[in-house]
Amino acid sequence: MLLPNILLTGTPGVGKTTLGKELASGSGLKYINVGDLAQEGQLYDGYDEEYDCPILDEDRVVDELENQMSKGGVIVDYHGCDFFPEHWFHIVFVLQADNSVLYKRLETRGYNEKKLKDNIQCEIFQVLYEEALASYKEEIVHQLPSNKPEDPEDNINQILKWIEQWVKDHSS
Ligand code: DAT
Repeated sequence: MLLPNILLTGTPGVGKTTLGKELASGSGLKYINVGDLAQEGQLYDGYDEEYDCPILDEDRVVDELENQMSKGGVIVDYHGCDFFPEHWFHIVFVLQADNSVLYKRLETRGYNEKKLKDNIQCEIFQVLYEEALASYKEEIVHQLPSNKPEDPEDNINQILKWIEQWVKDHSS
C-alpha cells in the first residue's frame, strides 16, 4: 500500500513533536525528528555560537532520509523546510501558537534572551509559513493551531481523514 509523506514544520515550541508522535501512533506512519536524527548521526557542519547550537548539515540530512522518503509513509518534523526536496511531501502542516503561549513554552526550555526573542519574532512574522509557501505548492500547505491541550487531537483527526482519502485515491 502506498502511504503519503507528511511534513510538520513551525517555530520551535509550537508542538511539532507532540503532534508528530501522536499522529504516528494513530496512523502507523513513521515519525522522524530531524533534530534527533542529526544528533544521532552527528549530521552537523560547525557550531553557531550566537544561538548556542550546532549547525545542521542539510545535504547529509537529505542523503540520510532519501531512501525512507522514497518508500513513503513518513512524518518529518523540523523547524525549517526549504532544504528538503519538494517532491518528498504530499502535504505540509505549519503549526502555530499564540505568542504568549509560545513564550511560556520556550522560557520553560531555558532558551537565552536572544534565542527567545528571535523565536517569538519568527512566529509573529510567520517565517515558517512563508518558507513553506515559497518551498511547496500553496495548495498542499496548511496552518494548524497548536495552543490548547485539545488541539493535537483535533488536528490528528483531520489529518487521519486526509490520510485515509489519500490512500483511497492512490490505490488501484
Ligand atoms: P516542537 O516540537 O515544535 O518544538 P513540542 O511538541 O516539543 O514542540 O512542544 C513544546 C511544549 O509545548 C511541550 O512541553 C509540549 C507543549 N505542547 C505542545 N503542543 C501543545 C498544545 N497543543 N497545548 C498545550 N501544550 C502543548
